[in-house]
Amino acid sequence: MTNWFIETLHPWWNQGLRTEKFLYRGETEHQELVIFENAKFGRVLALDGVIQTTEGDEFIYHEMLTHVPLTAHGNAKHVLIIGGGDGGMAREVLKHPEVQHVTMVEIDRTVVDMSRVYLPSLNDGAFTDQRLEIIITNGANYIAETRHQFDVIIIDSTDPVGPGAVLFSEEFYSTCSRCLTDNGILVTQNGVPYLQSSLITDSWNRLRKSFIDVYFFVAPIPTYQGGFMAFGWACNHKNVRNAELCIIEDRFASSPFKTQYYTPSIHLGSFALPKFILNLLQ
Ligand code: AG3
Repeated sequence: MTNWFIETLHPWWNQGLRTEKFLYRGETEHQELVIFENAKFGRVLALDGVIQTTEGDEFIYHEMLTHVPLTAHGNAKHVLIIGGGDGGMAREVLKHPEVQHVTMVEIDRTVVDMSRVYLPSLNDGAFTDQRLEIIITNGANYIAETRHQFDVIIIDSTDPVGPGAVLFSEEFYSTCSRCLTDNGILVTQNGVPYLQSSLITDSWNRLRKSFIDVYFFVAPIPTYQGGFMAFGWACNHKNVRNAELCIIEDRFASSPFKTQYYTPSIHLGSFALPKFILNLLQ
């Protein structure tokens, strides 16, 4: 018998992935965690019925939420990841030799532990890198209390339902703004605009209360169905986003790593927003 994992994130459109076998199924302290195998996407991690990452297409999401802000910044030494329990974000950040310290604040210890066991290619050694500090706590509380300042803050969240909802609030964004260094950049997982249009409008308005420059960039990630996913960009300097192609190319050319999705042209091109997304910025 064929088994299907049916994702039920949207009221009018489900997505089914064939399940070859289940590796883990359980209730953590915070949510329901499922890890299964699919013949096309490899191992898949879902939280509360929503696909978070797959071995097959995770590179697009993780490269875009790391190399865009880190290359734009040019010298990020201290990076904060909120969420990111599977380790994919930490892996990409740590490829940058200028990064001295990464703080990863994940609410759910079980996500980290089970990803370590069943999704080793996601962290790919990052979990044993001396520069990584993993803190298990609520990200919103952490940022409200920390005295540290970061050059880049990456919000690797779920959708705004359940424990991840506060990571989309006005108050959370304003505390992030306070924890950024002068040229610091905040980037966020901002949903799939075609299906989650109010998320763009809400984040646009909430981020603009605390940041001088707010915009979005996009990439298509197959298992986040519905077309482009949007990522939020927030910074207190206008010119950081508008770096010239030759500068981004120079920085990337001197990076010691290879990518599968990110290129300097993709970096700049990802800020070219289709009109239906621009129409949501109001
Ligand atoms: N978290 C983002 C999952 C978003 C799913 N949303 C959607 N399909 N609209 C990914 C965590 C990976 N580190």
